[in-house]
Amino acid sequence: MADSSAFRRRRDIFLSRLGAYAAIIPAAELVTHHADCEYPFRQNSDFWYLTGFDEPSAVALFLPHKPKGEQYVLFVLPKESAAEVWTGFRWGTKGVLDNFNVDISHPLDALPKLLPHYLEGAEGIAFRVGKHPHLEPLVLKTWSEHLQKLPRSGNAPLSLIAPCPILHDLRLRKDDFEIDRMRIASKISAEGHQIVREFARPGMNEKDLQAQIEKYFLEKGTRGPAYGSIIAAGDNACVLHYTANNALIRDGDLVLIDAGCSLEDYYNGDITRTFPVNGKFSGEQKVLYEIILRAQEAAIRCVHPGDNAENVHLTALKFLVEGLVDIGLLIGEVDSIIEQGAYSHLYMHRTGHWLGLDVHDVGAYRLGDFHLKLEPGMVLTVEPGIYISDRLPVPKGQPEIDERWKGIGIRIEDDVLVTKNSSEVLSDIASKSLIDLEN
Ligand SMILES: [Mn+2]
Repeated sequence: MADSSAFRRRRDIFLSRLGAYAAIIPAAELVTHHADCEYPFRQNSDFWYLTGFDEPSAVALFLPHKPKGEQYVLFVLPKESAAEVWTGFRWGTKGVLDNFNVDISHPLDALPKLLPHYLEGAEGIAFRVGKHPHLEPLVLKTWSEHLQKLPRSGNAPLSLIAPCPILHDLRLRKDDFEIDRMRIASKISAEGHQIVREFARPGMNEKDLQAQIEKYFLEKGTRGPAYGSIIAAGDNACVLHYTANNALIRDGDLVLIDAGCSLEDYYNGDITRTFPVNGKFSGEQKVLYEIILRAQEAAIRCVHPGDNAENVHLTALKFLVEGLVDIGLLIGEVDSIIEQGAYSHLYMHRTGHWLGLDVHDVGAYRLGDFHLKLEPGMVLTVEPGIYISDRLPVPKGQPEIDERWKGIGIRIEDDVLVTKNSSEVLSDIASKSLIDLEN
């Protein structure tokens, strides 16, 4: 589970990049599901990245302006047997001191009294406004009081910055420890896809397949699905974020499954496969599948150091549009179709996103006018698709769609690591070739 040296290394880098800014990084809060039931706890990924501490409501301070041994302070819920009987074990102030390499720990309710002291001497404050409604008033009040005293004290934090550029820049580039974890998350996710495809039969319900793949994730000791699994038969696959997962799977349907697991330490897989439930593609299904597979393979070939995610997207898009022109679902020059967005009733999303502690992981895609260059250690998904239905109007100048194509939705998604010279598909255990999907 949590490798304390990995977390320590991150904290050291974070502290050095903060300069003389004091950072306030809050844990996630429990969220109400309904009445007095709560959702399972999900730690905030920034907080987790720095602390490896998996309890709600805690607050971490990173204080590079203080002497060594006082730079990492954690405020936590205190040990309290009455509360622990209901909600489970807490580490408490002594527990975190002994087990999480913190310099100083305090009970959470001491924060209002102690925050002024810890911010003293900092050049500024690194805190994300607008995201932590419980904590924000205290941070702003403390800051304001420091400014009030400035004429007499001679120093106070003068500015507020968002810590995200520093943190998200770090999280975007995975080190060897993280790459190992990403490999495992993708592998278990991919194995789940293999198992559920072999299990699937016409006449089953989408829920049956959801149960099967999520059962596998849990059996492997993960937290379960990293996001709401999408199990979409036939036309349901044209709903991009379909999560009802409660329809009959008919003979002749394609089944689109977009699912991945989340490891104990929150590293995620995110894989999509689409396959014929009866083991045989129809003519139309096969033609579309081949277009998407070619587009995906071409896009994956673009993943290497020095290229960028925009180019990965544009490559997939070019192959998709070319294929759709070839079969008459689009009309015109490929470049002008792309320029006009005249394909967007058939392909309406981007081709991928960063992947890590968040499924749609943090990190910039562009810096002003420049697309961020891919570097070794970055992980992204490559996930082109085509979705044919009546839900969106056909753009002007494009042909009406023949009925035989309607109700087909296909996406193929892999998790791809940028390596020193090229890339590695972390999810390649999950079959996607026509031969492997037909039987
Ligand atoms: Mn994805």
